[in-house]
Amino acid sequence: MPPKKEAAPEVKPLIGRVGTNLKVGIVGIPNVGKSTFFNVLTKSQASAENFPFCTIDPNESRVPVPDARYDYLCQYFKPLSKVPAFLNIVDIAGLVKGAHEGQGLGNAFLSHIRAVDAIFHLSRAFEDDDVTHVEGDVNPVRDIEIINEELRLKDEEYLMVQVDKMEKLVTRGDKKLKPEFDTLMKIKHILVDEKKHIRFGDWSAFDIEILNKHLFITSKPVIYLVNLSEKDYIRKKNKWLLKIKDWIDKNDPGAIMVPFSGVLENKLMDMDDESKKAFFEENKTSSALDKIIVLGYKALQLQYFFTAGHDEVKAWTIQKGAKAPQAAGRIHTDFEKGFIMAEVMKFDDFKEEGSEAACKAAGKYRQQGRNYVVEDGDIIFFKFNAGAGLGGGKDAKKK
Ligand SMILES: Nc1nc2c(ncn2[C@@H]2O[C@H](COP(=O)(O)OP(=O)(O)O)[C@@H](O)[C@H]2O)c(=O)[nH]1
Ligand SMILES: [Mg+2]
Repeated sequence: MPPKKEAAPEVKPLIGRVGTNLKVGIVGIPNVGKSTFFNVLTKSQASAENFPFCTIDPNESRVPVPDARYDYLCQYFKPLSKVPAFLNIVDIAGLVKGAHEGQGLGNAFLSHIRAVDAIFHLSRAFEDDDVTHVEGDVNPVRDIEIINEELRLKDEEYLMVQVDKMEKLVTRGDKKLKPEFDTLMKIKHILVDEKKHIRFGDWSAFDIEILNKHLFITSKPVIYLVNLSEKDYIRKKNKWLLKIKDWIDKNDPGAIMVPFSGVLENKLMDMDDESKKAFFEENKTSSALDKIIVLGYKALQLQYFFTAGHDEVKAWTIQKGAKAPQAAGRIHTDFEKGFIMAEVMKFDDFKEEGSEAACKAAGKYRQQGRNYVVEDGDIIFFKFNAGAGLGGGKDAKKK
């Protein structure tokens, strides 16, 4: 008997904006290393290489998503143009206690958080007397709680305005609004009565529709980043790590914690590949950036497919669950309108067989129709009717 397949872990739907141009914001109290981390990401070799458009504005940049499959395809095709997938990252100014009431320009910064789709919650576990700590001493668990409470209070304030508005309409007898009002009351129960973040609620499809209208801060997925000294990062020891992990398990179960060292990443940035390699071997360590970028991208529930040929290797970002015509539409709206079929190779098959021809011979080059749900890492050639909507036209193929 074949082994039983393990049930896939339940993935909560992403609440918020729908789209492929989503962003992760770096959030935390002041002086924990947010901007340093942002600068390292922006200037990391991959970004600096040949993507001059990486910096969108001083606080926002696009960082290539590292992927061994993409690297392999570039090696294989040696294309004229290479375009990886990108993660958009926003550096947000630090929040202090009372931010929701406007402390330290808090309200403006909170609105910046509202405009991102996931959060890197960065806390400081490094000691350095030269770097002022706004709360007096190093205590990342306390700092995380301060931030989370500010975010919750901001959502509460916003929610109560909505509740008041709608309550008036509903009591006046607007029956149509009752279901939406019920959802707001459900949100209030989680956020105000239970003092929890919205992402912990159990939301129906209708609730999510309502939640998506509002862009609450605490409905966004969170990844906890812990900034360590270089020494602690290399030896993988710091007295706070276990405490933070315990706090997360208790208060934000399922959330991911990633230790890194801003100082070390900064230092690595100035080394060439040789010295980096030597440093990693000597210290039995590695950079945490790749992992953080990939996790950020995954938190947004995005994925990509590839188009690959000698002209171009490119990763196209799509939402999980996108079907073939929608994926084609990422390349050009005409591809979606005139969609005929997607010719699909799985990356692993391509690598194993060694070429497109070998994949074809092995029956691993498949023609898929408009109901095909694109999978992460698919290599796709779209066939479409170039004259769709214009009368006539012939088949065209996008490699
Ligand atoms: N010792 C140490 N200092 C750091 C680290 N990261 C940032 N800093 C310093 O802390 C100060 C504040 O850093 P910054 O990135 O601007 O913090 P932000 O306010 O969170 O954006 C600066 O003087 C940095 O040089 C780190 O990992 N270790
Ligand atoms: Mg900063």
